[in-house]
Amino acid sequence: MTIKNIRSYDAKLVEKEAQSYWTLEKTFLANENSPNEKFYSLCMFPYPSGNIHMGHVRNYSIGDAIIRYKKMCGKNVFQPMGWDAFGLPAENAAIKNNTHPAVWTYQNINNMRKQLKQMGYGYDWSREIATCSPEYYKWEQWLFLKLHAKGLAYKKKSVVNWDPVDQTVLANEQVVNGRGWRSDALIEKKEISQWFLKITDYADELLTGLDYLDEWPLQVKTMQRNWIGKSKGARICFKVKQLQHTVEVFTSRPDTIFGCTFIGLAPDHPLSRELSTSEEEIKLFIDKCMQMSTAESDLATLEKNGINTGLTAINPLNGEEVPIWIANYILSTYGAGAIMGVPSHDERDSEFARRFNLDIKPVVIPDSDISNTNLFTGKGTLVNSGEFNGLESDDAIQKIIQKLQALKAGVEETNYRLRDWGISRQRYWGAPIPIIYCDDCGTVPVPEKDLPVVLPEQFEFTDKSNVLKNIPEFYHVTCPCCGGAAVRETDTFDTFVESSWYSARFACADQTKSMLDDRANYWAPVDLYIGGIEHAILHLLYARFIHKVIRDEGLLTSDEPFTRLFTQGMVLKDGAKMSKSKGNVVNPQDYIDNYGADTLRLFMMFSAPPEQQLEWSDSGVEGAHRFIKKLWNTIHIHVENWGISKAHSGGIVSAKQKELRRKLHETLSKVSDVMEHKLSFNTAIASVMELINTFGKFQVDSESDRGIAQEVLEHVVIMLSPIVPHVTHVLWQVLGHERALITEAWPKVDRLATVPDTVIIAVQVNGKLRAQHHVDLNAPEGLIKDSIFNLKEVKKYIDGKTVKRTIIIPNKLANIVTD
Ligand code: ANZ
Ligand code: ZN
Repeated sequence: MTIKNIRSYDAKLVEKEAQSYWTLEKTFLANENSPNEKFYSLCMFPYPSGNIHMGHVRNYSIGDAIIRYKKMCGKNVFQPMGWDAFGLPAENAAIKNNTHPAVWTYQNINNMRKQLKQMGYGYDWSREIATCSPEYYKWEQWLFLKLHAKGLAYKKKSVVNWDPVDQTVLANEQVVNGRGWRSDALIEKKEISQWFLKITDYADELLTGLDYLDEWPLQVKTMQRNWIGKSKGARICFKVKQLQHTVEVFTSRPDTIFGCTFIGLAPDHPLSRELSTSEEEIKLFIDKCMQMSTAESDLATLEKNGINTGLTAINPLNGEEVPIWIANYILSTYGAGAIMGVPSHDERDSEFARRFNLDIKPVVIPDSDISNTNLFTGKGTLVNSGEFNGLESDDAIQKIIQKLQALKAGVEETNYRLRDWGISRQRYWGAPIPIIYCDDCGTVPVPEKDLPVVLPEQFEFTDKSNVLKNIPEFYHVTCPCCGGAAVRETDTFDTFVESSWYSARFACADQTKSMLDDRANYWAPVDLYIGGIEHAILHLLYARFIHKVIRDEGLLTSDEPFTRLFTQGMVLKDGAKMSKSKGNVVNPQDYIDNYGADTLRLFMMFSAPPEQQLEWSDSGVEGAHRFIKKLWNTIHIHVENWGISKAHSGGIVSAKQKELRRKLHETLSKVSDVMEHKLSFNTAIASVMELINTFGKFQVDSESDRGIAQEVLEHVVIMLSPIVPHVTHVLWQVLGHERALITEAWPKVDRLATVPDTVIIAVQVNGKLRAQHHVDLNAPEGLIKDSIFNLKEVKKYIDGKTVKRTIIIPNKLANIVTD
């Protein structure tokens, strides 16, 4: 007995059968030699934390639905899967469970792979990647050496956010309200030497490239634009009256220079530091500032504080003398690390000036009358600005820069908010940075032939801070230059480095001779990338940057890694994000075991539009399960009653048949559109459900009715197959097919079936017949009116008259009554 003959729906048996078919037939193995157009679909790969969670299920169910649809449309599809396997949680878990990060990680990978297979996702498992494997990170180290040779990877001392609990450096975004995002510890400032990648060299390309990403959400592009933060303006020199110094400031609003009433220095500006050596009060102030977090988001909301240096600066355009302050809201790392304070037109300066009673002098007035002239931050017309009075801001900016240039007191300058990417992490569980330090030769890159620098895994893992220094076999080496004693870099790469190039590596995961090969160029760029909005900035920006870097190494020909981006919404429980600490986690495994993968997939796809949040609901899961059982029964009953019929494939149909076929093909048209463009799977499923309801009312009375019924059921099975691939795989056999469903072509809409019937109505004006007119059967009144008023036979009689009313007798007659 085969599964298809088992009368009651048994998810376990059905899913096993379908999955073994796909595995046996190698259905989802990628192939570069297909004549068909390629389609590379990628979901953001998971961190192997132990078990798949509902967010994964949602993300991967969307991706899988699309590749199955595309495959049936004849596309040559590729959908890989792998593991973002390095990172801090493995170390924390290892300490907690008294194991080793590597052991913990590989166990989790094995478990999660099993779970993903149970979900029936169509991955090419032959190209699986784990970023913690030396075969993978070898090429990351290789790329780093290339960048190092080009000066795009460099080491510098910098002030960092130091998390004293996790003992690591955090990026600004990982500091939330002055605390570590994972540890919740108060973040300290610390100066250490770290490796950086020069993403700023690509700032302009990263910015202009966004203009061509038509299939990315606008919101994500805006976030990236703001993050890159291109700002045009000028660098202006102010002479310090009491010293030989000048202070340079950067401003995006040179047109407000006559409104400058103070100069502000960053606490760690060289002049501030110089003054602090002789003035105790200034030193205390600077020390206090340095203890605060460097997160820029915090600076914006920070309570303004400052200290007067007692020095004065001279405005190069009007010779005015203004006080020089040190202020806590000025970043040393942006622009010139100093500002010209314009309290009349800049919000932060205004707050500062009000606190310290500094002058406020308006120099730009709004063009449209806005009564509140207190703080006007827009552009307008210049006043109180000498020879520039009356100019519009934009014009004034040009003229003022010209004047400053002529005086040798300023130049045009563009700044970016984007900073170089700090990639050093003082952690064990990461890819080693391939650098050696020799007392004689200095910083020496590991020779290419010695790659990979393998992360040691055979030792007892206990310490919480970086342990690599304590592993002599790793740490102590001979210098590749002089052969003397030397030591290795013990920092490891930020895990964002691994995830910045994995999409290309999937194409050639087994390549041992190079980072990438021709297969990467065949598959890149990813046609559809699906993942969470939380990666809108960093991951996507780094991936775009590294793609361009690899392109410039000659290994990729495309400019961007991801053609279309889709961001799915979160899965919530009782309105909140699922999390261990809240104790509201729903475990997918329970639902796979109790209901099967198809039920879980259907629930996920049906319960909300995919880009919106989805509220977990057990009754929703039950509903999805009932629907699958109903589908199973409907098809079995059809076959039991009527045997296997040949599906209707054209020819004359009766009125009732026509009505059902119209519904069918309208549904198919809608579902195809969803799969191709909108991705609003919930609406597609809803319309298939409606179709099944309509079908339920269809009475099979004849041979030809059977054919129509068969046609409808076959289409229902196909349309649902991307979403519930297992049960439809078996039901396709129940409907009498030898070929596997996934190998069938996605059906075409029968356009003739969707054309509505038409009728001829008589069109009268004041009771006299004036025209015969074709309209759709049961057309709505509004549509009929619109079309009859435009008939030239009618126009003749109503032009210049007032239409008092129009009487419509459906499908028969329209009478226009005029005065
Ligand atoms: C005078 C001025 C007048 C400014 C005005 C703005 C409005 P964006 O657009 O983000 O580039 N600024 C410059 N360097 C700074 C630093 N290191 N730390 C903090 N603030 C700094 O911002 C440029 C503006 O931010 C600059 O233009 C400067 O204030 C401030 F009506 O100069 B402006
Ligand atoms: Zn040496």
